[in-house]
Amino acid sequence: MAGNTVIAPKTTTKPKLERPKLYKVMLVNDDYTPREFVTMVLKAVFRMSEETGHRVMMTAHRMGVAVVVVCAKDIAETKAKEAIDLAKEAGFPLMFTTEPEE
Ligand code: TYC
Repeated sequence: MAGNTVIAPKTTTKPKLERPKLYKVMLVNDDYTPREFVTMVLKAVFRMSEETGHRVMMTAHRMGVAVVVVCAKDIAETKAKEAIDLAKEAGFPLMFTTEPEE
Protein backbone atom coordinates (compact mmCIF):
# COMPACT_ATOMS: atom_id res chain seq x y z
CA MET A 1 0.00 0.00 0.00
CA ALA A 2 2.98 2.30 0.26
CA GLY A 3 2.60 5.25 -2.07
CA ASN A 4 -1.17 4.82 -2.47
CA THR A 5 -2.21 7.12 0.32
CA VAL A 6 -4.86 9.54 -0.88
CA ILE A 7 -5.21 12.74 1.02
CA ALA A 8 -8.88 13.51 0.73
CA PRO A 9 -10.00 17.07 1.37
CA LYS A 10 -11.71 17.45 4.67
CA THR A 11 -15.45 17.64 4.08
CA THR A 12 -16.72 18.07 7.59
CA THR A 13 -17.85 21.61 8.34
CA LYS A 14 -17.37 23.24 11.67
CA PRO A 15 -20.72 24.03 13.27
CA LYS A 16 -20.92 27.80 13.33
CA LEU A 17 -21.40 28.91 16.92
CA GLU A 18 -23.55 31.98 17.40
CA ARG A 19 -21.48 34.82 18.75
CA PRO A 20 -22.79 35.49 22.28
CA LYS A 21 -24.68 38.75 22.55
CA LEU A 22 -22.77 41.62 24.09
CA TYR A 23 -24.14 43.66 26.97
CA LYS A 24 -23.71 47.30 27.90
CA VAL A 25 -23.17 48.40 31.47
CA MET A 26 -24.85 51.79 31.89
CA LEU A 27 -24.10 54.36 34.58
CA VAL A 28 -27.25 56.18 35.74
CA ASN A 29 -27.19 59.72 37.09
CA ASP A 30 -28.74 60.68 40.43
CA ASP A 31 -28.80 63.85 42.55
CA TYR A 32 -27.10 62.47 45.66
CA THR A 33 -23.97 60.46 44.90
CA PRO A 34 -20.85 62.68 45.02
CA ARG A 35 -19.01 63.02 41.70
CA GLU A 36 -15.73 61.90 43.27
CA PHE A 37 -17.37 58.74 44.57
CA VAL A 38 -18.73 57.85 41.11
CA THR A 39 -15.29 58.36 39.58
CA MET A 40 -13.72 56.22 42.34
CA VAL A 41 -16.15 53.36 41.63
CA LEU A 42 -15.43 53.53 37.89
CA LYS A 43 -11.70 53.35 38.64
CA ALA A 44 -12.01 50.53 41.18
CA VAL A 45 -14.52 48.27 39.41
CA PHE A 46 -13.96 49.06 35.73
CA ARG A 47 -10.22 49.78 35.89
CA MET A 48 -10.62 53.24 34.42
CA SER A 49 -8.01 55.96 34.72
CA GLU A 50 -8.92 59.10 36.70
CA GLU A 51 -9.40 60.95 33.42
CA THR A 52 -11.64 58.32 31.78
CA GLY A 53 -13.60 57.78 34.99
CA HIS A 54 -14.19 61.51 35.34
CA ARG A 55 -15.27 61.81 31.69
CA VAL A 56 -17.76 58.90 31.94
CA MET A 57 -19.10 60.26 35.25
CA MET A 58 -19.60 63.71 33.68
CA THR A 59 -21.34 62.16 30.66
CA ALA A 60 -23.88 60.45 32.98
CA HIS A 61 -24.17 63.65 35.05
CA ARG A 62 -25.02 65.71 31.93
CA MET A 63 -26.90 63.19 29.76
CA GLY A 64 -28.61 61.07 32.44
CA VAL A 65 -26.82 57.87 31.48
CA ALA A 66 -23.45 56.82 30.07
CA VAL A 67 -22.11 53.57 28.61
CA VAL A 68 -19.38 52.25 30.90
CA VAL A 69 -18.32 49.10 29.07
CA VAL A 70 -19.55 46.55 26.50
CA CYS A 71 -18.80 42.91 27.35
CA ALA A 72 -20.19 39.40 27.87
CA LYS A 73 -23.46 39.19 29.83
CA ASP A 74 -22.05 37.47 32.94
CA ILE A 75 -19.17 39.94 33.23
CA ALA A 76 -21.52 42.91 32.71
CA GLU A 77 -23.86 41.66 35.44
CA THR A 78 -21.04 40.86 37.89
CA LYS A 79 -19.38 44.27 37.41
CA ALA A 80 -22.67 46.15 37.70
CA LYS A 81 -23.45 44.31 40.95
CA GLU A 82 -19.96 44.98 42.36
CA ALA A 83 -20.35 48.69 41.60
CA ILE A 84 -23.88 48.88 43.08
CA ASP A 85 -22.70 47.03 46.22
CA LEU A 86 -19.86 49.54 46.75
CA ALA A 87 -22.38 52.37 46.53
CA LYS A 88 -24.83 50.63 48.88
CA GLU A 89 -22.09 50.07 51.47
CA ALA A 90 -21.31 53.78 51.32
CA GLY A 91 -24.99 54.68 51.56
CA PHE A 92 -25.35 56.18 48.06
CA PRO A 93 -28.17 55.46 45.58
CA LEU A 94 -25.74 55.15 42.63
CA MET A 95 -27.17 52.77 40.02
CA PHE A 96 -25.71 50.73 37.16
CA THR A 97 -27.87 48.77 34.73
CA THR A 98 -27.11 46.20 32.03
CA GLU A 99 -28.80 45.81 28.66
CA PRO A 100 -28.14 43.84 25.49
CA GLU A 101 -26.44 45.73 22.70
CA GLU A 102 -28.50 46.10 19.51
N1 TYC B 1 -25.21 64.09 39.73
C1 TYC B 1 -24.31 63.80 40.83
C2 TYC B 1 -23.98 65.08 41.60
O1 TYC B 1 -24.16 66.15 41.07
C3 TYC B 1 -23.03 63.13 40.37
C4 TYC B 1 -23.29 61.87 39.61
C5 TYC B 1 -22.75 61.69 38.33
C6 TYC B 1 -24.08 60.87 40.16
C7 TYC B 1 -23.00 60.52 37.61
C8 TYC B 1 -24.33 59.70 39.44
O2 TYC B 1 -24.03 58.39 37.47
C9 TYC B 1 -23.79 59.52 38.19
N2 TYC B 1 -23.45 64.94 42.79
